[in-house]
Amino acid sequence: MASEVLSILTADGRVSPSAVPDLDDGRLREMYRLMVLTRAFDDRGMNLQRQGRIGFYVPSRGEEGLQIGCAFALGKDDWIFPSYRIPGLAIARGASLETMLHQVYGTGRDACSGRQMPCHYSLRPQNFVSISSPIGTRIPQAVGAALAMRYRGERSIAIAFFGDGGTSSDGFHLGLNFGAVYDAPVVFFCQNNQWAISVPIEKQTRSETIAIKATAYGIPGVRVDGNDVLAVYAATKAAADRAREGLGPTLIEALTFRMGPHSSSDDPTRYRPKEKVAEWEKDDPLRRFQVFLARRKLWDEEFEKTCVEEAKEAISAAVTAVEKAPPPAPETMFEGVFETPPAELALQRDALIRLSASGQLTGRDDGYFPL
Ligand SMILES: Cc1ncc(C[n+]2csc(CCOP(=O)(O)OP(=O)(O)O)c2C)c(N)n1
Ligand SMILES: [Mg+2]
Repeated sequence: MASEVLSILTADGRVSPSAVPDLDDGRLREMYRLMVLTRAFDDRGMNLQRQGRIGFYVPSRGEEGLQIGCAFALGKDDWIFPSYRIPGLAIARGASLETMLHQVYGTGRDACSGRQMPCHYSLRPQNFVSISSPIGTRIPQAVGAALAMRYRGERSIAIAFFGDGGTSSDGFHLGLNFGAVYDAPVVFFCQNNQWAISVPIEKQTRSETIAIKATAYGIPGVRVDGNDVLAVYAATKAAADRAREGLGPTLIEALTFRMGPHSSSDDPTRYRPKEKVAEWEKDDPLRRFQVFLARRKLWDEEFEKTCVEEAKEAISAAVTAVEKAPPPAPETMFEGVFETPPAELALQRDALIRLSASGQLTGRDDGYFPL
């Protein structure tokens, strides 16, 4: 039903055992460890930006549960069409912290040679497609990839991540319609974090819920508690299984809250009441999972300390390594578009190489980012 909210973890950690997904103790602890790592990575990302060491960062604070729940529900060969707010999903799929930070810093070791916006990761080994900034565009991209996989007889599915704001895009409507009509093996995952920069959900749509929009396209729409890692796991697994069986797409609306700013470039206290934030802060996805794990004797202070310290150490080591990496060579800006560049571009490239070699090329490097 499009109005019920699937939820497994209660605030006090008392859960009916039959509702708990089939995940062994080791996997449950690993989920928690990755949620802690995601939060630590985001905290460090924001600090690096405030220190002027990177130009821009997009935090996902408050949305760790949905990222790790999804990561455990998906297969290694499935394809992710990501939002910029799921670094934890990339890390949980095996992306190294260094690879992630090379992207954020835009070093010469970044897969896109520093030409993408920071936090717009491109991770080929993780089937994590380069993030499209124009919101909503990744929805039809995922449908196309899903249809291509079915055409090739593969068992993989595609999943598109987008926000509540993304549901107002043309990509949302054409993606859901096209995916539904062709029973594409795709999952549409909406991170309903209540805000699209400064626009609250009440101003985004007149629909009662986001999930209900699925009805118009003839596909199931489910609402899930996005701060409940186990409920997200269960909902995503069910939708992915359904897509894999050839039964078509599902729209998942995960209810969560953007606890931080939209990005390092805005100040949410200018447009968002403090009380709303305080209300959601009580529902921290980490704390909720922690209470559940503690009841099962899978969490204690010692485990917490290990998770936090290991995360901090790993991130610091990655920052140190990445800060030693040189920026991309200037002439890489000419790569990746033309196999053989037109004569005019080749001339400009050669002139740039000469200028660079002569040491006359000076670049602005004050961490300024125009957003
Ligand atoms: C087509 C398009 N319009 C506007 C923007 C500028 N923009 C970037 S993020 C954003 C808000 C997106 O909100 P939402 O979809 O709810 O995702 P969230 O940032 O909350 O995770 C906007 C308007 C954009 N990137 N693309
Ligand atoms: Mg949003």
